Amino acid sequence: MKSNMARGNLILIEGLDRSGKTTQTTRLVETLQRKGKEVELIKFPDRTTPIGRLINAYLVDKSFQLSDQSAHLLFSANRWELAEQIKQKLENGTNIILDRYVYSGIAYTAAKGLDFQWCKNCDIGLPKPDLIIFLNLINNETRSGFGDERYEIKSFQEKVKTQFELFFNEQNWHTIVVDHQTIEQVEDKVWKLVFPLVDHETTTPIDLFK
Ligand code: FDM
Ligand code: MG
Repeated sequence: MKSNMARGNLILIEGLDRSGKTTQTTRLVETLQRKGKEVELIKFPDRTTPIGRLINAYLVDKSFQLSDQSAHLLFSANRWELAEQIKQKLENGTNIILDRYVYSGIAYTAAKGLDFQWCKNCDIGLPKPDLIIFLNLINNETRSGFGDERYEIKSFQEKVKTQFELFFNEQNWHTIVVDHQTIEQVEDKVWKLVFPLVDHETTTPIDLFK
């Protein structure tokens, strides 16, 4: 990238299962497209790659045996296999909206009792989001419709939440409470965070996760 050239923004929406990430990332992409911005949605895990297919098997089939460490490394590898593509797209001016990323990776594994720093290590060096929006579901009871994939269990989600909370003071991190909010109310709050970023040209180099 030429140093004076604007790049795309890397915008991440994180949250527990059923917090509305998929709805909000989809709407954000549509809004940006309407405004004539180059934008692409990337969802992690990306279940379409060979590593992603293994992850999918692990998630849907609870009899699929994998150590917690191996599962963790697969999720991280799934991000690394797209890292170069993400960087290139950003440098070419495309905004990238992420549905889950390193923070899900760390929170879900650390919730199993693995060392937090160990969980972070394999993601160090990945492109760091310019903006992280955590859709905060305070009370799990307010959402119905858990599926039956691995992890979609209320008691486990609470443990994951505790781990996510360790990131609440992270740079670029914003939290939106979603309980009793309509899709449009949350969408509005997301847009208020995203707008300042996409409204001016981002020329700072892409930061790296550390
Ligand atoms: N998940 C997701 C992880 O455990 N680690 C990760 O690195 C990522 C990206 O996978 F339970 C978990 C979170 C969730 C499951 O995610 C599948 P989706 O968003 O429900 O597809
Ligand atoms: Mg899910």
